[in-house]
Amino acid sequence: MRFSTFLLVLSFFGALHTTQAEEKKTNYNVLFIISDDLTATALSCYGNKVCKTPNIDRLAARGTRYTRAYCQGTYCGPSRASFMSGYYPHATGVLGYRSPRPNIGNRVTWSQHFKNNGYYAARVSKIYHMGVPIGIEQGSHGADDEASWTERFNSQGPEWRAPGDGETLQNNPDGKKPAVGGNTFVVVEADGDDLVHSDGKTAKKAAELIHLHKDKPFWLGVGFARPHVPFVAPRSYYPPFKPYSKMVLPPKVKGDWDDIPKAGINYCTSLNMKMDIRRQKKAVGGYYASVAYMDAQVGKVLDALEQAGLNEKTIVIFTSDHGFHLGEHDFWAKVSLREESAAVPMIISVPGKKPAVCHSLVELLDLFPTVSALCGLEVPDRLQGRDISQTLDDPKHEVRTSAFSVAPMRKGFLLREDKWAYIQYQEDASGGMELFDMEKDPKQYTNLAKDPGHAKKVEEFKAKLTAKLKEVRNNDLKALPVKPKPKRKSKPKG
Ligand SMILES: [Ca+2]
Repeated sequence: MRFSTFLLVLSFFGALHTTQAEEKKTNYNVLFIISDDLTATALSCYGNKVCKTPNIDRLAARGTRYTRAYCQGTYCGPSRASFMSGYYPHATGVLGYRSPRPNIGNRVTWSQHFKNNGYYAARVSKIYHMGVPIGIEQGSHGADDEASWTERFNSQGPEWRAPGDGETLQNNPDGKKPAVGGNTFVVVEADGDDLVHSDGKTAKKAAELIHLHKDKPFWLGVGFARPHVPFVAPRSYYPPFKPYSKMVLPPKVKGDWDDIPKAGINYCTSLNMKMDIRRQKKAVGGYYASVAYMDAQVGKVLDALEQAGLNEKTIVIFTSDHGFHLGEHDFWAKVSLREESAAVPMIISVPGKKPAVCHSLVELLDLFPTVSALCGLEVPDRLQGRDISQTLDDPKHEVRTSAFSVAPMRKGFLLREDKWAYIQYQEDASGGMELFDMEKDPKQYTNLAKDPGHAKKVEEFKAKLTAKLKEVRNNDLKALPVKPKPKRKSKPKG
């Protein structure tokens, strides 16, 4: 070989090497960790002083923590179907507990998009809707979408049947009921270790999969069931929250419900759950113990990633499907469109990006396009979320002026803007309205919707909401029948 030819060959391989290196740079793994029914207010990185979450905090310390991230549906079914399919609930019509597949035809879901681009795509436990506790007790797939995965794994657990000290807090004023199943406030201080329960098994399986697939790109969804009810955790997680009497409840404001429409009073309240102060405090303590247990499992997954040497090759996301009330306004659980229920914790960690806190309004729906863009994959035009990847370089960057969330069970809609939170019940507002000034009244005690001084603002929001729904329904799914009515007046299942 002549020397010049040698150089040519050398430069050719050099170029090839660069291309491969560039490819590798964008070919990140995706580790998507989602907790169930987790309110941001329970995490120490979001300011909670009682419930310590050192593992989620350490992810926040190296990633971007979003302070104003919102779910698109305030309970499992619509929220999960939305961020996995890339459409708002009123675009697909998935307002209940179903897989989005019949409504999206052959369009790819978030993980399926990665699967079709050569990724190993797997889920461990709950990513789409899965009934908790029943689906976890059975180890069943729930409202899953098989096409989204290369492989899928469920993590069976005893839930409320776990041996230990259990108490039913809800609708049990005389204390005669033992720990019961269903979507009920139950606290179980459980015997045994982390692996007795579903989330311990989920972390173990996730760690195995990370090691097994460390040499090829993966999209791994890790879904934890806690702190969804029942609040079940090993005994070792309870001491910081005992005696339960030391838990501090949110302030009880006299006449708090007087200025809101009936639909605005959440389906779970201290009153209709028959929970006295002792039970309310124990509910908070039990929830926190479940959060602490879930946080420890997050730690195991993050450790596995680090041990596999994948920290620099992996985008890690931590979030929840929606928030949860812990006694604010004497509300409990989800469905409500108030901040504690509609906002979610959201942390995105991308190799090479500086840690940051971002106050821009973002939606769970933004994850699919954003992570696709970050991994160098095509971002399908039809997706209704926005690519927020620029916020990872500039946390002041804003991609939207409002976040949109719905509570179909209440025919409720939320438009959250920088300064305002506007909530409306029924599309024609016949179920009433709420307007909160989030600067002067961040805890949402004063509904301004009927205040004459805010009449213009309310009219503006009504028009904005009509326009938003029109925009949401104007999509490539084409005239799909919207099925807003849950078959029965059921309580949320997950
Ligand atoms: Ca949930």
